[in-house]
Amino acid sequence: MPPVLVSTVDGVMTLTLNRPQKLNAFVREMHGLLREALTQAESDAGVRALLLTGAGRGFCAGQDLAERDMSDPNLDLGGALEASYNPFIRRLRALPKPVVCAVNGVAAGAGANVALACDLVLAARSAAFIQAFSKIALVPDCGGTYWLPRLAGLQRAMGMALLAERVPAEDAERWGLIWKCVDDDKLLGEANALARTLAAGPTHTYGMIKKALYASPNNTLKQQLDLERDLQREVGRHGDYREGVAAFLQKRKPAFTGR
Ligand code: LHQ
Repeated sequence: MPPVLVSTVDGVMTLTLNRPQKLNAFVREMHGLLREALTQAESDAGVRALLLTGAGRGFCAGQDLAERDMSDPNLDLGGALEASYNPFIRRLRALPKPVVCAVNGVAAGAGANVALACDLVLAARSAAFIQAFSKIALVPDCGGTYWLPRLAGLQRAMGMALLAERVPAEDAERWGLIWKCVDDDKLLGEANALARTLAAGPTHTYGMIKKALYASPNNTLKQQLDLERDLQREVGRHGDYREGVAAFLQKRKPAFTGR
């Protein structure tokens, strides 16, 4: 079985991290498969939303710690980030389609921060987020130092990063790290339903919403108002806006095409 499973149904491309015996810890082959899948998601108009989850009892335990040759005098973890993790994070954030993450179990290290890179994160009640890095004397990566303070505030970010403790899904929801915590047996059903709802929505506009919200923390109000003006101008000329208004006036469900 490949270490990442990819399937597309009803406009939703599901990526399942699939090394359950190692809690889906990342190995090189997985990065290659994720790259290919994202390339397809970017170019294929039939893919209108992405769903990322893990097989088995874990979501992802981060980098596979057995993969690196620790005796290599030229060991360059920064190089590893730049070659695989960082482009993946950037592409997830820039993808003009919604990305839902279903955190089915523990999400540790890079696994936690890949989850937090997704647009909407659902987690099973039994799942937990662990900024495991400092336990092995590393700093949080994959965007952790960017989103933790922005999502949860500096103090909680600092606590998570320094102490590397388990943050249960319910706390993660309360802290604003994730969208929702759901009962374990409901997770996949809810995540699928959410992804399908988004896939049937105005995907072009969703891309613009991502752009606006992800730019927001670094913008002034003036810059953000200008950005909203420009994006609204663009979506106002799009077929989905016409369809949305027509459907409202005709009291029917809109049929968005993203074109
Ligand atoms: C694993 C792993 C793992 C290998 C569980 N590797 N086998 C680093 C370097 C380079 C560039 C990019 O960035 C990074 C960032 C990182 O991601 S560094 C952080 C890496 N991750 C961790 O430090 C987490 C390590 N894992 C754990 O602390 C625990 O496994 C957690 C708390 C996640 C889960 O604990 P348990 O539920 O008790 O499960 P377990 O420890 O028994 O794990 C199950 C199996 O999975 C076990 O294998 P085995 O053959 O003995 O049954 C573990 O060895 C294996 N595993 N994480 N990262």
